[in-house]
Amino acid sequence: TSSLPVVISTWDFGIAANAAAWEVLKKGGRALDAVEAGAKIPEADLKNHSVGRAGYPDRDGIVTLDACIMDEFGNCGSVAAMEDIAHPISVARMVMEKTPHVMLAGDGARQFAIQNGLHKEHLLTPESEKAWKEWLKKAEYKPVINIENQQHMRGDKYNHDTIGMLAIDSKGNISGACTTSGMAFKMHGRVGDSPIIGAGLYVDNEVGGATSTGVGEEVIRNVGSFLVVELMRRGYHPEEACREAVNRIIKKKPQTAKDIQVGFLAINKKGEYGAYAIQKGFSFAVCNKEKQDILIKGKSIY
Ligand code: SD4
Repeated sequence: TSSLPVVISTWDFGIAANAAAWEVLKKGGRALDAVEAGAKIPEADLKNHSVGRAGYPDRDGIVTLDACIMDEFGNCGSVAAMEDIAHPISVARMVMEKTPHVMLAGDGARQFAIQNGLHKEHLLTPESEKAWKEWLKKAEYKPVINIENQQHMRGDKYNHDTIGMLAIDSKGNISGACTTSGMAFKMHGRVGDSPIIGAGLYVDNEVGGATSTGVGEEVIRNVGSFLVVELMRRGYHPEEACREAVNRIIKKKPQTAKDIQVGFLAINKKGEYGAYAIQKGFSFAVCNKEKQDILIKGKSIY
């Protein structure tokens, strides 16, 4: 259990994201503001090739971003396959707060972002372009489905994934955010779990919140984050709930699951948290009053 407020995030880069979220939480700010501020850190990080600005492109060389956000009232907003805008999490929040809709996709999302004052930017960095051209030499689509996981397992420079963040503020309210450039070298137009409420992220202020990282197709198929929250509602500890959701993925597609990574991260209303992944190598960051840079190794099935 963690004292409140608290913020938790996926992967090692969650530490820096949590630090930005903590600036909001420590002043008694709202969890929603905290997760937006936090998610913007990896989105802006040029060394991070799986979230925001420097994200790897799709197989056509186009960077398309996915993100969603959800607050303590069950309000939510999302953008999918959006181009040219570096902070999809902020656009997702604007969809939530300024439109009657939950989700905007593609060009409509970009137009909406520009109308609301965000700048159009070229998101493909020279490093990302180089990696894409390298990939083009073989341009094998099939193995690419697992590319982040395989590279993650090797622990090389591609060791970055989606950021999912969950925060509880000093009033006890929960919000979450999830943002990514998706699987590297995906098909153009491919949308993963990260912008899909219930798949990449879910928050129920009575129960807790959950988020996911890894191969989004398997998370969507199992409505992963919603499942984790529902299991917590039935009394599962966050770690048990994440483990059960991972097991469902394995049970449904055992052959697929053995070669891919999916990880879930969850927190309940009391501030108890936990995570579980299919494969080794998943990590998450925790930040509260006592300590701002805790990094925990996620448990895994394999
Ligand atoms: C997706 N879940 O688009 C994201 C990407 C990710 O490790 O987390 N990759 O499927």
